[in-house]
Amino acid sequence: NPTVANIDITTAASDWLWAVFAVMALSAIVLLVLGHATRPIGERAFHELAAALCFTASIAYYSMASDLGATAVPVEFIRGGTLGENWVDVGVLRPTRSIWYARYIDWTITTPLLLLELALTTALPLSQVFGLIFFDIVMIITGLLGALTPTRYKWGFFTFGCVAMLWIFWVLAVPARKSASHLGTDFHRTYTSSALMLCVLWLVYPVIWAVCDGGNVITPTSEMVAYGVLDLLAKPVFSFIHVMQLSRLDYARLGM
Ligand code: RET
Repeated sequence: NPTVANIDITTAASDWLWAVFAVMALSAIVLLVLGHATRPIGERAFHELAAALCFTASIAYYSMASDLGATAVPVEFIRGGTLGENWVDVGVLRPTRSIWYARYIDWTITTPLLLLELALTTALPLSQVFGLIFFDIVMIITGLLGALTPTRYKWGFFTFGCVAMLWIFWVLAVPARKSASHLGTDFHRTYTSSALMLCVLWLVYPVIWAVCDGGNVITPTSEMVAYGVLDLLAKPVFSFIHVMQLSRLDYARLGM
């Protein structure tokens, strides 16, 4: 039935996903070249972290653009849709939602790299860096478990994920910022603006989750657009701004 098929991923969304794939792949290459051209070998870590996470994302988008990396999960809350003239309960015909687990695999790799990209500019003690990475993985995996859960227990997983995210924000806002301030005002200023940008962008992810994999309120196609824009901002745009700001700083103070 064509009307029912409309609520799933469309050709238009696949074009969009290929476009995001291309931007991610190109960004990875440009970041690598930029690192090699502007920094000696011991000072390329930030370019390389950024390139690695853009490259990882490009594989996730390759997967999603090819309509791979999703699984159908039964939904409790069901969207209505029109079938001919009549408003029908789409769930009667197709009581599942495509859960794009490929993006959670991407995020499991890329969000720790993004946090490292930030935390390594602050001389934060290693124990707290481990804490950041640990709670980041908790956040993403609970999001995946929640997305794969058909019942309202999914919101329990979601809550664990949100608590983990708040912990991350606290470490970034308090101990990491304090640590960066010991490196001087230029490091402190660069860190604070990048950390703020990261927190604002990350805050939008659980909101989208709640209306996609969580509440099944918007279609997988809208989900692709929303997460796509956000991923472009949170990965390449964030990383380019970050390495450009870092280029003015003296890495010797980081002991790198
Ligand atoms: C989930 C659901 C569970 C609760 C929370 C989430 C947050 C996810 C975030 C993802 C960030 C992804 C990035 C990707 C690439 O650029 C897993 C959606 C809090 C913050 C930055």
